[in-house]
Amino acid sequence: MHKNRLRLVGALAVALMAAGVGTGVPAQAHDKPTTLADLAQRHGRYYGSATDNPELVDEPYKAILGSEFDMITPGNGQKWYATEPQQGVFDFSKGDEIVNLARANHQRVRGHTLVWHSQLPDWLTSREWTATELRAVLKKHIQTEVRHYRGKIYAWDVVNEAFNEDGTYRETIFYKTLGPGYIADALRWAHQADPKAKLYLNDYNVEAVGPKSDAYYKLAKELKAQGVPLHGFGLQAHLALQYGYPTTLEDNLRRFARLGLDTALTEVDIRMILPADETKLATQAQWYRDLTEACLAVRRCVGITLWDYTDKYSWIPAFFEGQGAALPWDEQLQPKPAYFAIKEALKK
Ligand code: 9MR
Repeated sequence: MHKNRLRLVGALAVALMAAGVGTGVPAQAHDKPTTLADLAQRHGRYYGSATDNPELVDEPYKAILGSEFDMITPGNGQKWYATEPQQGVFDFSKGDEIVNLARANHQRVRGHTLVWHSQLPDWLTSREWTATELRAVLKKHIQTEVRHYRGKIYAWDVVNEAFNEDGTYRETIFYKTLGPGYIADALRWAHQADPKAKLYLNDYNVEAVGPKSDAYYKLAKELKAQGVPLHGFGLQAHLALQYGYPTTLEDNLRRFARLGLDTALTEVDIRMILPADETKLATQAQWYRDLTEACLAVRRCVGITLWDYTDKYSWIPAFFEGQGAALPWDEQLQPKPAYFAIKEALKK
């Protein structure tokens, strides 16, 4: 492992010299370094990153975001609290900033997210709604947002995190008031508003075959049988070294493909208990390699998105005390072993 990495670093140095980096010789156009997006495209896949509005003042960060990836997800800017802060008053400025940046960089966008129990505005959560009222509120929210972005969004995470770990429905405000049919309704409403956008259900802890991914499998099968516009299943893939690699990932992706659905790894990060060391970073690199290979092995796995690309802006340390170092670039925006492992997997 160590020897291989040394060889890699050596190869990288040679490549950088050939590109004129650090030698004062201007790089030729054809020597432009190959990016994750370039390599993914050779397989008909994308490699993406989430980003968030506050980070967009960081120019070195923005340079890598704009060059290395071909798919962007707004980390927060399109969520309900941001887009409809008062009932019927819509504000798309945060989402627009990211969508416009992505378009300027010739990147596509995964929209995130229309229906979720978290990050909802107070006006929605602080009172009781009848089913009729909430249906109207939900329909208006979905259709106003999807219409606003019509033609600019490759895929929407329409419903996010609808199930509990044991495969029962999460008792969200939507489920409790409207029953499980809110999911099919949300998909139909989104489809009316932008018939070309791919519509996804998205969740975490669904990478392996198990009760939670089984619940999605069953639901997806039913929705497809009913002709509901569902096009994809998003597996967030917030992994943690201490819990082990989800070895059934590839089989799981394949069973959803057989239902006629696209799949995508939508929010990938691989956290560890800090401090990071060489061994943990090597294991992390191996996991990034493995999940990239799993996606490439399944025809309908359309792409991979990192939940931001650098440890500088990862959500992990704030949510999991003592954990972090989850992304392929470190806090100084330097690529880690994981970055080179992903590249190797994509070069095969
Ligand atoms: O990255 C998001 C972070 O900035 C927010 O504080 C957090 C609030 O829950 O949401 C994060 O993104 C989540 C995503 O929208 C859905 N899947 C889990 C992600 C991590 O919490």
